[in-house]
Amino acid sequence: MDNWILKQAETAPDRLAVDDGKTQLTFLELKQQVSQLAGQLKAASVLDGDRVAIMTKNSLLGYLMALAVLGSGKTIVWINWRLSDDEIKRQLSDSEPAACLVADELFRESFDQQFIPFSTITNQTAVQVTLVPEFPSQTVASIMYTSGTTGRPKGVMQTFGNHLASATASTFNLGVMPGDEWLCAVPIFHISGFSIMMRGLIYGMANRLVDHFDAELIDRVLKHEPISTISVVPYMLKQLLKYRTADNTPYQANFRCMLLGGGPIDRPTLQQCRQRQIPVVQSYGMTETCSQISALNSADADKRIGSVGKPLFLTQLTLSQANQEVLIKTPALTPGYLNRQAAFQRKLNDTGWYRTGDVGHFDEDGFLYIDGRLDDMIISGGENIFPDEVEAAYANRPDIDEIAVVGQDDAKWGQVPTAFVVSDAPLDQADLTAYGRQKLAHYKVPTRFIKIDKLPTNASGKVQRFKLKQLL
Ligand code: S0N
Ligand code: AMP
Ligand code: MG
Ligand code: MG
Repeated sequence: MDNWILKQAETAPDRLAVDDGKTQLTFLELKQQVSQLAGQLKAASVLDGDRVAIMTKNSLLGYLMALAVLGSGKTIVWINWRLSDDEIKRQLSDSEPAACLVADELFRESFDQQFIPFSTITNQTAVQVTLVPEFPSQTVASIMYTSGTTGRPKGVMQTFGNHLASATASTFNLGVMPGDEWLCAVPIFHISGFSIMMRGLIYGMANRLVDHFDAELIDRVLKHEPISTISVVPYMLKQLLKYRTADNTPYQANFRCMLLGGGPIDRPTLQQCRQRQIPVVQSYGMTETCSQISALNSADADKRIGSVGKPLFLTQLTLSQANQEVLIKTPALTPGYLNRQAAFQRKLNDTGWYRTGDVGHFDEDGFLYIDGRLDDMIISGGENIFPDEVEAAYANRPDIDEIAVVGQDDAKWGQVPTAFVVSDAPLDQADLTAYGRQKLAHYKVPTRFIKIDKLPTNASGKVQRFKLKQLL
């Protein structure tokens, strides 16, 4: 395939490509800025290896950096800026990027010379470069880490072909029209956000970037700017609902889709959205499938409240007979985890279907509902938390004999992690919290530590987390 940045600059040079609320760039200007940055990346010797890591909020510069890396023929390793130093180090030692580019505001004192602030790049005198002519479909464009039950991070590889398949399937469902603008407030280091960037390049559609989630600002943008679509996780939807009362300014007429995904949502919230005329399209997807693979058309939403719709074009979806696990085949499926092909093979069943770890059911008309997880993964505000990684962070504390982490329902975040601890000593909640915040992203730190005499185990000695959940 040809380089999508060059293609849009050629076919839609004057069309709006990106707008951060202050600066607007057309596709031609985008190509020029990306080329300039690519020359600066080269001057800074950042393009020597195969990969470049990026740690940024949804800023215009972060967006351009990402495209400069892709345009230079390198793979982006996306770093979640909420992670701890240890967590970041583990991802970088697995992916071995030439450098990790960091937005200046996110730069930490603890960072070594592998981390390069954006300003160091933009201060370089650019050398002359030409962007790569092709985005080959088998080439890995991006890598995003997820944890998994062993606690060891796994880098999900997403090829240009995966991104194209995903963007194509999305638009066969949602459509794309002249003047469409997709608001991107979900992080570009997640596929929820990065897929918006990719759709923009593929459709020739504008991205309206919002640096980080700010409900009041986004409400204002939806009321006053010609946004057609926004992607949100349940937490964001609930925050936005607070500003959307029946009697106030409606969203702009172009607005047709609030694409909801990333975690389960309660029915009352969906019902409120219907009442307040928010056109929610509930979807289901994951990092491994390059975003949504199933979505509920807004025309069906009234009757199928709570459903994630039908599988999108190109996606086959079935349920395992044994345990109702959602199984998938799609050209948007990752070719695997970086350096961990065996771990990926284990997620394919004997007939080649990808096992999602989610449990679901279809109604009589073929609409899919997601009912839960087979493992103990916790989703807080759209961020995944694997109990094993939280437990491992506390393993070396002398005052903790045993620890088990489970998800507790939470009105704001969906779920939050809670720890059960076996200990002879009294538990110092503040100290345990501070300790966790050194080692883990803050959202992974248990909000409560509950003392327990003994952890429930099965015959083989494995902790039965479901029994602990019943104690909450
Ligand atoms: C929900 C977000 C925005 C919350 O962040 P916010 O409000 O900016 O918080 P801060 O001001 O930074 O911090 C305030 C305190 O809150 C803590 N905190 C932050 N985030 C969380 C969290 N998730 N859980 C618990 N606590 C949190 C901070 O730590 C801080 O406290 P202190 O000061 O003590 O540190 C933010 O979390 C966010 O952006 N979440 C969304 C992440 C996301 O996008 N997830 C989706 C991942 N899945 C996928 O991408 C696949 C599905 C998909 O592709 C998709 C998803 C949605 C829509 C469309 C699609 C699609 O298919 O296209
Ligand atoms: P991630 O790869 O981090 O984006 O996480 C993907 C996971 O989020 C899926 O495997 C599901 O467990 C969960 N998820 C995504 N969308 C939904 C949804 N609409 N309802 C319930 N769970 C969801
Ligand atoms: Mg905030
Ligand atoms: Mg994840």
